Amino acid sequence: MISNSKSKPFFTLSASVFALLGSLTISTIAIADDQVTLEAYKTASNTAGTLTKSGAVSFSGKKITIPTFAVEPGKPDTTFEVHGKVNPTILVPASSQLKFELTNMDGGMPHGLVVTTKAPPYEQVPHLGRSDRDDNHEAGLIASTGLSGPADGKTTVIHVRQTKWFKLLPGTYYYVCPVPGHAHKGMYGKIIAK
Ligand SMILES: [Cu+2]
Repeated sequence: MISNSKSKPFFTLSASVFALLGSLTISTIAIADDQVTLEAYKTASNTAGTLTKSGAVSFSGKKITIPTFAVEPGKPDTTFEVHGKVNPTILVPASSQLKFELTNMDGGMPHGLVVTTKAPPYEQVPHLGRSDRDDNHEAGLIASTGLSGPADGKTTVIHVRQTKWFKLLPGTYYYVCPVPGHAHKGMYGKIIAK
């Protein structure tokens, strides 16, 4: 049910790997348009999509980029923000091409974003599925930004991590932070494809 072509195996985050994170330099994707100014990105995120009466953020079009913050300043800890809303439900047309862009605004804490069929509740180390078999539609994991290192607060240029382009068939999906404990605390939201 999911178009998930030629993805690399998802980096499964275990507790022991998490322990190593402090010593890792998490590289950003080395293409030019991944570096944008913070102000430009804030504008992009806060105006992305259309707010619906129910509080969901609706997107339209054939190719949809969803700019997402991890812990936008002034918002609660351990949350995502899209359109200035905390963990909003995201509405997208089925079969549009989709891509999440994640920037981590949280000082001192890595975050990531995984698109998955796996529904909450999530455990401390969340099981978000695997993508090691492209033909395994039960695997659950659709796309991932990988981990985004903490904001350093010293620069106005930020690094944006992206998923690849992907498509969803009609249904309900979730965007979830894979860092242990975060989804358990509520760092996730719903995606509805129609
Ligand atoms: Cu997180």
